[in-house]
Amino acid sequence: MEKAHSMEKEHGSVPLSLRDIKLTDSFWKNEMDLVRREVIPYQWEALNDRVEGAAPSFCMRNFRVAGKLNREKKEKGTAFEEPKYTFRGFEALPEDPEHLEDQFYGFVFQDSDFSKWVEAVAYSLAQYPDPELEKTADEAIDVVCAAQQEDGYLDTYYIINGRDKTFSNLRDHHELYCFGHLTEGAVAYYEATGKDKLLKAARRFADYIAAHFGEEEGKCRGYPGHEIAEMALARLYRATGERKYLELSRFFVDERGKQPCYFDREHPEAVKKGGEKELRYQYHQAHLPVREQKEAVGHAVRAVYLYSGMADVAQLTGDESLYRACETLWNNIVNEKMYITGGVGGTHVGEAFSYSYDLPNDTAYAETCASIGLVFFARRMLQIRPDSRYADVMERALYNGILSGMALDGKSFFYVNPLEVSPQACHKDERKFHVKPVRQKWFGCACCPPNLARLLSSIGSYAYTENADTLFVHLYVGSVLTKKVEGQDADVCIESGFPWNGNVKIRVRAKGSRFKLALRIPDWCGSYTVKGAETAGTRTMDGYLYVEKDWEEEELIELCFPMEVRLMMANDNVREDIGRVAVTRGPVVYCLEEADNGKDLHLVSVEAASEPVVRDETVCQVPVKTIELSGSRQEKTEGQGLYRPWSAACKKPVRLKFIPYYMWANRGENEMQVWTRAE
Ligand code: FUB
Ligand code: ZN
Repeated sequence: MEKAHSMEKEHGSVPLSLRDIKLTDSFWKNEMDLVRREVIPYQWEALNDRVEGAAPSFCMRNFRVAGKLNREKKEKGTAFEEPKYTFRGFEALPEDPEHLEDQFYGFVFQDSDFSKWVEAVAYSLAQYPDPELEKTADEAIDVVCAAQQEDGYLDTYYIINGRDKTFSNLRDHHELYCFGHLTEGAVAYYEATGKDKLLKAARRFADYIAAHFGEEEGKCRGYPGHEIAEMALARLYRATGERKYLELSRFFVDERGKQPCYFDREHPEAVKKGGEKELRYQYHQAHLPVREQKEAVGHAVRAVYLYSGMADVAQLTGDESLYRACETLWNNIVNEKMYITGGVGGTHVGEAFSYSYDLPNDTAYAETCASIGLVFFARRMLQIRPDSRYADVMERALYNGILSGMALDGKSFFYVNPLEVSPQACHKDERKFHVKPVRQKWFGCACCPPNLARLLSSIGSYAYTENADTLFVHLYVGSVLTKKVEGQDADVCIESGFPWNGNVKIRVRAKGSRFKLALRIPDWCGSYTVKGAETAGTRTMDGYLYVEKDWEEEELIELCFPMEVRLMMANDNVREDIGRVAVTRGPVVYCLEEADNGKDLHLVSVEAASEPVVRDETVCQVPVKTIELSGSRQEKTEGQGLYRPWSAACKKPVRLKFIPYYMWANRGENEMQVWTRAE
């Protein structure tokens, strides 16, 4: 284990262990508490199909069937009582519930729901021990492990439907995706609890996969249709020091995109010519070898998971050309394909990246998982090279396009995160059916809520990374950190007013030790002040202020990043946003909602030069800073036809109230827009 870490530190930094971070931040602690109190227990019910009116998951049930648990127990009369599957309208609902037994139900990747759940549980347990929850997780792990086959294989879809088809459809059938999530969950659970049952299961599955795939003679040269195994294998290598996992990750990364395309071998019926072929490969980022890819394309979650895996391999092997490929793809995303909210995926067709600057607001896909994947990618890029550009994007996605994925009470979720909504369009216009005007309790394809849970409950590992001589503060998240410096404990206590004010206090108790604090200077503040670092060596590099000194008994560094209201414009190539502004303050993007500003938001304009008024208010009992700006509302002319000769519009002055984007749709179904016409 040590070996993997020390090698990695030569090439950058690593996240702090969650066990060394005590989160005190009022903002993020609240989100984590919501995950712990609401999302994790709710999700457990969902995994067991016990949520009234919600699409069944079939997840734990599939594991029980695969492990033949019920069959054995039935003989002893102690069978688990299966819920009554009465929900209609779910594509995988069995025709005849009588024949539920011994069949697989749900999406092919349903196993991953458990893995994401257990990963979130692990992060939560690392910070908030909870024996009851740990017992539930241990029992769930027993069920999952009972399904593992003699040879290490562990994917319920093929265990139930026939092992002869194992790895026969890598393109569509998510076995390696489920393996990836299983491994992420297993490592997290081991790191949090020290229990290795699931980790051993993941390793056995990894060994099975490693024996099957690779460039050696006789092995299969396939790779995942939905990426994640790449970063999971890197994590397994980090946890175990077993080199073959890193080798397998590198193989999956490098094999993708080679011609002839592996997926064509699997699916000869799909082999066609021309652009269609190109598009088919792009969906899976398999159109070119990854080092030659210059543009982020295809399914957005798959893409950012791949890039995260590439960054892992680049860091762990010191591979410069792979890092440069990551940088090119990163720049393409953030300069041409990312919403101001940190959302990615401009089109619902293929849940994909669209062409450059195509960022429609009302048909956006911007899947919560895709922004989460962007954060994974950003953190890995930061680990290789601490450049605040990556952390700025991480912060943007976290406070906006990711948080919007969950209701303020933690009880409902968005899959798609649009930047403009007219509810009637969502109900009547097929092109917008993917856009929901209110959050949903659950989804048959439940990828986003558990992904949110695992990210939010591990926020500390995105805020801080370290190497031998530096502690990097990428996000200002109030926490108490314990860092070992030359064998001695050093405490770093961070108090932060983010996202509502930019005041940060950092107390360092590390007498007698020397290390650097690298403090990110956010891109949204023009200037900042720092106090308390007078006796230190300071310098700024790549958007970080480095403070280096022999630390005294207790020292205080105070930073102030002024949070001005800023009206932002999009690049001129973004057709949808021309003549419009988005209101921002610090890391938070704001929006207009009908609840505060009335219907027909398309008729309002904001006066760009008006003096903003920032107010402390509550939205659904949650404290928040709202912003008021002057503007105007075009008056509707009664009795007008569909078209009329031009005349100057009648406008009346209005005060416009903006709330943080992530809070929208918490007061029922109503209109919302981020980009507002400016005058
Ligand atoms: O395919 C698994 C997950 O389902 C993807 O990551 C999401 O985009 C959704 O399609
Ligand atoms: Zn998702």
